[in-house]
Amino acid sequence: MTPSLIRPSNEVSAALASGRAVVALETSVLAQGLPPPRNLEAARALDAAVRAEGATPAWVAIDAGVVRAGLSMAELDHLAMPGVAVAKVARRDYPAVLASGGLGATTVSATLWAAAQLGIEVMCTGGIGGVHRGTGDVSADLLELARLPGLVVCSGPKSIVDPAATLERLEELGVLVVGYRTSRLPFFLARDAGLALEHRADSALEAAAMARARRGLGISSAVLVCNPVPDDHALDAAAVADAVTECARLANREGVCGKAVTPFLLRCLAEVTRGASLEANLALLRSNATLAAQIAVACAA
Ligand code: PSU
Ligand code: MN
Repeated sequence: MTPSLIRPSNEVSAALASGRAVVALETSVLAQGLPPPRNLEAARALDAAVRAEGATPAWVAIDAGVVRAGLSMAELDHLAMPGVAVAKVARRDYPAVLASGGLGATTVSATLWAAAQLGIEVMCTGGIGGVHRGTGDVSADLLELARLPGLVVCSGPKSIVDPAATLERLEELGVLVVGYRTSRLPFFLARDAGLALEHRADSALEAAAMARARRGLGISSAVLVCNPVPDDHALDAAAVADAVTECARLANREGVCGKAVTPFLLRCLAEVTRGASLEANLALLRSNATLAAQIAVACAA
C-alpha cells in the first residue's frame, strides 16, 4: 500500500492503474544541479522527451507536507525559479522537509524511494552520486540503489567522483551496472571513465528484460543502466579531470561540505569549462529521458 503522504497526480495514477509506462524524474537536478534558466529548459525538454516515447513523466518533489509524483509545467517552473527556496532532499531528509511544509527537490535516492512506493519501475537522472576522492564523502544514492528495486537510467557516476571506487562500491552493494551500447563505464560529462563493464544492453528491450528478470527473482536492488553522453556533446575525459581537480581544490579552500559539495562542483565545472559541461549535462539528460521512456514502454508491453 502506498503511504498516505505520497500523492501521485491524476495523470500518473491513471497511467499506473492501467499498466502504462511511467518514468520517475528527480527534481534536484532542476533546483540544485542546473542554473536558471537552463533548468527550466531541461524540465521542458525531459518532460517532452518522455511523452514523445509514449510514457508518462512522474516528477517527484515535496510541497506543503506531501510527496508529489507528477508535477505540472507550472509547478516545475516554480521549482526552477531563481530565488525560490527549495531544499535538496535525499531519502533521509523526507521527514524534516515534509514537516517544514516547504518545497523540496528530490535527489536520486529520494526519487527512487518514492518511485518504489508507487510501483514505478523506471527512473531517469543525469549522473548518480558516488564516492568522492579523498574526503570520505559517499553519496546516499549508492546505498539506496542497493536497497530499492527498479531501474535507473543515468550517464554513469558524476565526473566529480572517483569512478573506480564508485564502481567497486556498487559491486559490493549488489547493484547491477549495465552499459547501454557500451562495455565501458560512462563518466557523466565524458563517455569513458577508463573502466570496463561486464554487462551491457544494446536495446531498450534488452534492458527491460533485465528489469523483468530482477523483478521475477525478487531482487530488491536497482539495475543501473549507464548511457554515455551523446558524442557531439561529450567532453574530453582528461580535460574534465583537470577541471574537477581545480574545482575540488576551490571547494576545499572555501570549506564547502555535506550536500552542498555536489551543487558547488557542478557550478564550478560550468564556469571552468565555459559552459561546455552545462551543454553536455543537458544533452545527456535529454538522451537519458528518451531511453528511460523507451525502457518503461518495453517493460509495460
Ligand atoms: N545529476 C545531474 N545533476 C545533479 C544531480 C544529478 O546531472 O544535480 C543530483 C542528483 O539528484 C543526485 C545528487 O542524486 O545530485 C547527488 O548528490 P550528493 O552527491 O550530494 O549525494
Ligand atoms: Mn555527499
